[in-house]
Amino acid sequence: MNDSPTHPQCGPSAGPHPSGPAVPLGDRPMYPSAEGSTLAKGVNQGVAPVTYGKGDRPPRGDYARAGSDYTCEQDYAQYSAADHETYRRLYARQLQQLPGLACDEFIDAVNQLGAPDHIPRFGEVSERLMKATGWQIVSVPGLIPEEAFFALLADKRFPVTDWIRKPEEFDYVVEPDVFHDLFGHVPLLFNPTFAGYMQAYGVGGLKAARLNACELLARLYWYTVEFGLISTPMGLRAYGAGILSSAGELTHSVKTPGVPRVAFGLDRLMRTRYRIDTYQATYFFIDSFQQLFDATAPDFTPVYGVVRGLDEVEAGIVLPGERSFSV
Ligand code: HBI
Ligand code: FE
Repeated sequence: MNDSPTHPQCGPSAGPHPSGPAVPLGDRPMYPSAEGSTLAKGVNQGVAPVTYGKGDRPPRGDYARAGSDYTCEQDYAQYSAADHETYRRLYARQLQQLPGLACDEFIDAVNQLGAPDHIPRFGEVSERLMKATGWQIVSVPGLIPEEAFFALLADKRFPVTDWIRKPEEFDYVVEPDVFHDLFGHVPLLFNPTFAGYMQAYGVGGLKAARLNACELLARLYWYTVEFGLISTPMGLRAYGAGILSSAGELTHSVKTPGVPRVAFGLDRLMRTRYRIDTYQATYFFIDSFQQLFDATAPDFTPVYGVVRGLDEVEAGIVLPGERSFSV
């Protein structure tokens, strides 16, 4: 399986959101696409965005309660005691793993999510986040089309799915639930440099949609925001949300010997396919969040041109002469 989207342009090229060891999911991604759906241009009309993948089931979530930009109120009443318990158990399992594996910026900010024993009210998290970086989190019913997603990031609003996985999905859930989005993505939005990168990514995404380059840009997101590693004086540490919210991949990505860990390069990431049915076969590491932010400063149009002129690189490969990190 790989990330070749079945929709040519702003078709998704990412597979299911990782919250643990992925399980094979058929050969097509699960991201919704504004392309080829009744929801062209990512404007919510109250029905789940078209997704595709095995069974073509729509993404979970009640899209009827979302507005035209796909945001909705956090339905706090939906959470049962079992839901809060699931959140508490997921949070506790990840928190005890963080030292020595997660980057300091994440560890320093994770307590901003609030009490670890129940799902927080998004408004309370947003109050703290707004003071730190001017961002806020907004509730969405689930995955949303890419253009709607990019527009929210460009507006410093991070979409957080408000449903939580069922207890039987404790180790793996196909789509991002509130734990993946909150625990995985939100702490680093308290870091001004990383938050700046996320907003630049959203702005770039809106441009990419017009350049048929969403697939290339989705790879950048996948190998940084979801599965990125960062080099520190103590060695590599994880900053990617897909790693930080995953019980097994957090240790694997930082400690397993022999796994390719290649130095960040914008065109290299955009050339690199990824698999959706296992832990990542290649990780990319940055030297700093400033490097990531600076990489998104230029207009990507020429980068897309260069990337399209080069062969794609299968995940798991280290090219001759590349700087890689061995653990
Ligand atoms: N929707 N709610 C939500 N959350 C995401 O992380 C998300 C999405 N839609 C599209 C998407 N991510 C990916 O296509 C990114 O690569 C842009
Ligand atoms: Fe995610």
